[in-house]
Amino acid sequence: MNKRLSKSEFKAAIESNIKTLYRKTIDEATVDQVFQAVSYAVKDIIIDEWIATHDEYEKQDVKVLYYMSMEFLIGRTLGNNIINIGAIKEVREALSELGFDLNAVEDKEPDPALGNGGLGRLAACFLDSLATLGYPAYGCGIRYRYGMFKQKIEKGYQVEVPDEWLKNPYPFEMKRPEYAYEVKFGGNVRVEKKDGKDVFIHENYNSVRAVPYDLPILGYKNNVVNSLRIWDAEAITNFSLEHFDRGEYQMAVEQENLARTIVEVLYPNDNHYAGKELRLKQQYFFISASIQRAIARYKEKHNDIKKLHEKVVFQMNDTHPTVAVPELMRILLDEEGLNWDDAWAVTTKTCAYTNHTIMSEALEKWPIDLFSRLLPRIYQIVEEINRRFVESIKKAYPGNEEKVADMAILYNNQVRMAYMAIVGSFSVNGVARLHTEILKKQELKDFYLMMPEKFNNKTNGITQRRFLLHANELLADWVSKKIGSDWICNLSAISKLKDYLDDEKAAMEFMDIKHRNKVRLAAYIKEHNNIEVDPDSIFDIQVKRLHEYKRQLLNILHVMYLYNKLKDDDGFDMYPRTFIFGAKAAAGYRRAKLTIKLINSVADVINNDSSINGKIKVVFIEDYKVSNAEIIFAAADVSEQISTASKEASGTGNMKFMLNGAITLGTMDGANVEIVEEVGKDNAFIFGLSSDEVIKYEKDGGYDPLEIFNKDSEIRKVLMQLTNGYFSAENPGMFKEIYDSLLYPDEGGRADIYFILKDFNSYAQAHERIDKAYQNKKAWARMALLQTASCGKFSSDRTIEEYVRDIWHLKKVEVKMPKNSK
Ligand code: CGF
Repeated sequence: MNKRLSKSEFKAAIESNIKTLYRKTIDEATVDQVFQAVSYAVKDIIIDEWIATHDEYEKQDVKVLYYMSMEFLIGRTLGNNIINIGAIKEVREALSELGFDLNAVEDKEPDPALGNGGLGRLAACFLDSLATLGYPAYGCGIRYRYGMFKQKIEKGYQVEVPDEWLKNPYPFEMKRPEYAYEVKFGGNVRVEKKDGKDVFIHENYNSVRAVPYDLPILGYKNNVVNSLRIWDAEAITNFSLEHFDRGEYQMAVEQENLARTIVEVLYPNDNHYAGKELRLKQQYFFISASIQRAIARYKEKHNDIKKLHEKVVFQMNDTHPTVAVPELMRILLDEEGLNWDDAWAVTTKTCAYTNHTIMSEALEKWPIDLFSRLLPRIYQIVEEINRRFVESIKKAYPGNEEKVADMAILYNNQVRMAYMAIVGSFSVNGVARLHTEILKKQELKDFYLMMPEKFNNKTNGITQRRFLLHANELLADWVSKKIGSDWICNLSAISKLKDYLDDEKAAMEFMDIKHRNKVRLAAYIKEHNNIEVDPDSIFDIQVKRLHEYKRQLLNILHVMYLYNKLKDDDGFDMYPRTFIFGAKAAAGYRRAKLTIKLINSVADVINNDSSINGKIKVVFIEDYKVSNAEIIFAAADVSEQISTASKEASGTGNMKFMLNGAITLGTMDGANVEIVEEVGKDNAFIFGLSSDEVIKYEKDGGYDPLEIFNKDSEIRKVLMQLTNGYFSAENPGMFKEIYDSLLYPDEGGRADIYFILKDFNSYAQAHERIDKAYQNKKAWARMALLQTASCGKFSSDRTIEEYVRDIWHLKKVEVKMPKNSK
């Protein structure tokens, strides 16, 4: 362990940084300035470890993982970094003696939101685990100038506000101009013969300079510091009179524009691709730069490029980075001079692909004319990959043209990126057992049958260091007091809490912590929403991206149903419940945005109806993001994981809730299946169609929501309230679109495609079971404690160990710090 700074050394470092950065004394400094000063004090310690880690990697000539991802939703890092260098006590006390509160200082950090949701947060958890376990890895991504938009709610509607996370200098990043690379777009490819061989010359292109910025990724108290490398774009051509004179002014302007636009903004779509040219530019931009750098680094020590896979592995996080396959081929063929077979052998031993979704609208397919115009040389390579692959399909299935149509990479004027990834990788994995099974049996069945050895499952995980140790200090301390602190780096040790399941005192302490966290969330809600919520009510929470398949609509329709029962049925009573939502909708996703409006409209009516005695409250938390997520998970009693079975590949929010002692109300979908397996089905509230049933209805038909509407008066009443202005007096027709989607066939000929009405009653019954269960305080406490005690499997440390064992084959590295370092 690095020699730590004492409290007084931290104080001195903070004061001195305030002086050098701002020419001020600490008494004159603002909290923002103190945030910068503390960050630099912490960075100063990190730097030594960062250098030592990379020296060790060099010395041991380690194999390195490059985790390629368009998104890294790292969230704020100061708090985590302080924990990971083991200095939380010293920093907190130093700040307090200087008159500042650490939490307030942490709040000044912009939340680097370089991702949309699950996929980007998973990448961030993976980096945390890789460093903590001591595996050499780089995260490779994009330094978006604007990350995920900030969400404002105005009159119940979502309004998107740009997220200027780089408005002030970000203290933890480091520019590395020495590793800049040129990335080329457009133009044409000329073929020349040289020594009897074809040489491909790319000309008339536009290009940008990709310049990396490194962010330190700290392991937990182990001196390991890996890097998240995010690429910025700069113009290569500088304006000069010379260019102007030669008529290249236009070219110079174009390159300036290209550089500016390419990294401007993260596309705010989760599980849906927009098909925009700029998005493809972003993809090729960061992939080309990352691979160029990886190869240059490899060549510093090695001269046989054919052995690249022994020292390098590229993991492609979804289809977004899969242009890595032809880009690696390009470099091997055109720059390293390998022949096709050798280049292909290297590529298919170096690349691996993770699939995160079966939603067809999320699997990227690029129009060939766009792709070939933007990346002419890459396209030639894709054509050849496709030609050879089609040959092998024909060999495996002689005369079967349907198979060719189903599997070809180039088909119907499109480049099917997922198929290219599968063909070019040695490993294809899904992210939860059920998801991988669906891939093998349905979505990618043809590929599985042809290359079964590539397919494997890696159930997702989350880092307990952020989502318990940092997010829920009270519970983290309590757990460590009970069972020791092994769980921090070995979450399976948390099962020792099971010894306390029948210890009433322990269970009550556990619930007391939950209560205090509910009080903290209630205060947040009061401050941000000006709504009073009762911490003694059941906190029933659904926070995640807004998507129809995640069925926030089912949740709010059920709230309307309960409200109707309270109003109409004298015999009905319920335990007070606070329904909490948090969700961003993609800016162009109309139905999702309308659902947000519906939730807020229902909230307005219910929260202001004194006749129901506060039995129901509905809260929509604005701008759900990593930092407020931490407060939310810690305070949940019930975790809503209610996607239509088969649609949620894994989910990771479900695991964060579980870790913090919330009980799952969910369908048998994604990782819920494995959660239920861990806690036992009596300790979860499960409802709804199974994935097999959903898939069967989708294939064979046989579901008509109108039948349910006609038969069930309570459901009918709820649906009518969508069109009669009950919750939208100002515009009664406002929610008609939602009503129609539930009852009338869409362009695909199906109504209620997410089976909301079909699952409604079973969902309502699961809620009744919760209502009853919560009233037995002892039994509930036991069940809640059991969630935390059973979540060992869901650590991203476990997931990473599986990736390492089956796919990456990395070696653990120990980093020792010299005695006299800081
Ligand atoms: O990836 C997701 C998430 N929405 O980002 N997908 N994508 N694309 C899945 O839908 C989640 O189920 C999954 O947990 C996450 C990470 O694998």
